[in-house]
Amino acid sequence: MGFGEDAAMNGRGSKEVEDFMSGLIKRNPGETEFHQAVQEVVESVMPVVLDNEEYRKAQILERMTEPDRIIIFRVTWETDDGCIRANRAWRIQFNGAIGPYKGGLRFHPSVNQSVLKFLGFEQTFKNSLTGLPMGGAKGGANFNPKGKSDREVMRFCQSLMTELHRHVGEHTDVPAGDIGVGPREISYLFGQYKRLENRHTGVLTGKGLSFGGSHLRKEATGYGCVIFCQSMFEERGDSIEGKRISVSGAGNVAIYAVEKAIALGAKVITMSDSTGFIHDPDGIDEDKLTFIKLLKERKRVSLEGYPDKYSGASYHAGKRPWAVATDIAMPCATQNEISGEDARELLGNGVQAVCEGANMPTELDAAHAFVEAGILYGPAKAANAGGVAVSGLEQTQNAERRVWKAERVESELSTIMKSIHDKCVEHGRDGDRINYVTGANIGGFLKVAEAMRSYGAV
Ligand code: NDP
Ligand code: 2IT
Repeated sequence: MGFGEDAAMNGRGSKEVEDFMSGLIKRNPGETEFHQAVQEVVESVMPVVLDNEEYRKAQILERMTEPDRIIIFRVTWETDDGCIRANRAWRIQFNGAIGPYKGGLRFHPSVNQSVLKFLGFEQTFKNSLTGLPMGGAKGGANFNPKGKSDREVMRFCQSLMTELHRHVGEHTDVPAGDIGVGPREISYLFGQYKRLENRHTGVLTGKGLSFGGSHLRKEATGYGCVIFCQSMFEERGDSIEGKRISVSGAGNVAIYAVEKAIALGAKVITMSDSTGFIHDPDGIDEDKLTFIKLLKERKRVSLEGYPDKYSGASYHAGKRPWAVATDIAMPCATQNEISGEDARELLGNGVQAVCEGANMPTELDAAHAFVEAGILYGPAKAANAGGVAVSGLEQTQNAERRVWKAERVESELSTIMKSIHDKCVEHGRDGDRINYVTGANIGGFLKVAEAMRSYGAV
């Protein structure tokens, strides 16, 4: 489907959205993921911009869709058997209006400039929604950590930081993890930064607890996503307790989303990875999740072996979990993992809510279908903001040179997720429904727009 052809675009400002998008596509040829992320935001905020002459005169939207800067560099490293390899890495400092740049690093063979621009753009709105002073950024490399030894990953991380260290800093830009970048990679990156700068400072988040990390950072994105989902149900006098949840992914976000969902009494019936998905109609309980953590966090192998241990379950190679009937879909793997066809299948099976742990997991026509159907649809920039929110709290702890107790971090995470939910309700109310997409986009946009307008021409 081309931009401008969609039914959901027939609202006020649809002509302006179309004109804006055709300019953006011309300026950023071939960057389809970036186009998609911008389209979704511009559809929501165009009416606000049309109502505000100052924003129009200041070209706020045009400036907000242009990164502050993009740093691209080669990362050269050595394999265990002495061969030299080179990868391409980026740091995209997208928008620094409301605070130092903040956002993750992704290591995956699919990483390119379009993917990182969409992620950096989304991050700007997400970080604004948290209420913390953080600008938006993203980075990463087209490096595949799969099948590499720990020492190869270490050499790659050290080489990457040898260039990146001059562009980041606790008051400038603070990276963290994302796909393929977890505690192991953050530790190697931080060790190299310290060696180069001779300063122990909060330049990365997601650090180990022994060297400046925060309690609950590992759990924060998944926990926060489930708290957001619970808030959507509570808003209409319901709860996730007893509901079936289909989760995709089996990485950091998915594992801790499942952990929180179990704690709140929901029944998680699927998880997936890049090889396929598991369906467990009895529900994944705490013991089964411990086994999944062993497979994915320690052994780094596929979920394929799960039904050998739990005979009621099945494994489906090469498939996504969306054809299984469920009450709540929680995509926690990667972008564009729910197509229009998947959305129709989910809706046909009576799905009541979709809550996004991954960034932009839903294709544009699928997102429109969820909004039109009037189900609870929590978009990524609101629903998965818990991770970066606790990263912000890690920065505060580093600046104070203190470590907060886990209970304090968990309570602040819960407060932040509920306040993001309330912002979505405030800006997304549409008759007796709440359009969380509009709410999140406008809620995130206003603070950044106001800061940019205040600075004048910068
Ligand atoms: P991980 O690397 O820990 O896990 C990613 C999971 O998704 C793995 O199970 C992986 O499968 C699967 N996956 C990755 N790429 C694909 C693909 N192309 N097709 C199918 N499956 C895939 O990453 P995270 O859990 O950290 O990130 C997951 C999502 O959440 C991403 O969209 C990320 O941007 C987003 N996010 C992450 C945050 C964080 O704090 N980490 C915060 C907010 C959002 P396999 O195991 O086989 O590799
Ligand atoms: O997409 C995201 O919000 C993240 N990968 C987390 C970013 C962060 O700085 O903690």
